[in-house]
Amino acid sequence: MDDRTVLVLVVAVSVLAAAVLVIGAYAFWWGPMWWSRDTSPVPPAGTMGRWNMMGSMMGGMMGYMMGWCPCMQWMSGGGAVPQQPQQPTPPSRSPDVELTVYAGDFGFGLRPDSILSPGPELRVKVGSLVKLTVVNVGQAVHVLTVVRELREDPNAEPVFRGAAAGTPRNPIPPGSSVTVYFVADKEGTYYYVCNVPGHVSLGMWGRFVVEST
Ligand SMILES: [Cu+2]
Repeated sequence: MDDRTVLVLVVAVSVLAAAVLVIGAYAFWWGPMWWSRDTSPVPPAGTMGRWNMMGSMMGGMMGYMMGWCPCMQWMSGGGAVPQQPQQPTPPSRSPDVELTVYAGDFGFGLRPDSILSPGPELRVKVGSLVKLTVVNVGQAVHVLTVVRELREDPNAEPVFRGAAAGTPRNPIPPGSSVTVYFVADKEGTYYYVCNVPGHVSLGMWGRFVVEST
């Protein structure tokens, strides 16, 4: 056999192998549908269906590539990490008051096994640096914001800078806690509320009193 014959044989075998692969794949994936004249892409109820199988395989591969390949992460938005409730860095001086409030379904308490609606009154001295930890012991998501007026408002800004543990868009998941620091710099009677829609009316609020020194 000369070189030319070998080349022709190799090409012929390659073409044959490719054809067998393509026809085989075609017959395997679409053959039964074709033979039964069922060209519907929707598989019969309760069966996996080849289209679904193809879809989940492609989806799985795509998902794997998205998670693995940096270029795909860049394409899909810079590989953003899932948002966690914000945990601000502690201030340099030590807090004057440390409060731990438990949020449950649907109220607040100073102990995990004592969730009240409305929640207990919290009192701090004016000017104190408050370290507030909110622990979600419920099944639902919750937040805690110190606000001026008792009303449900998912966009309510805290009355003291930083006095918001979670937001309705980024709440504290069940079993998690968030710690925030803020200075209670204005005397008066305020409220702490859970501004997840519907939760204030279910009793997720309490008085937050800032007393004179
Ligand atoms: Cu809530």
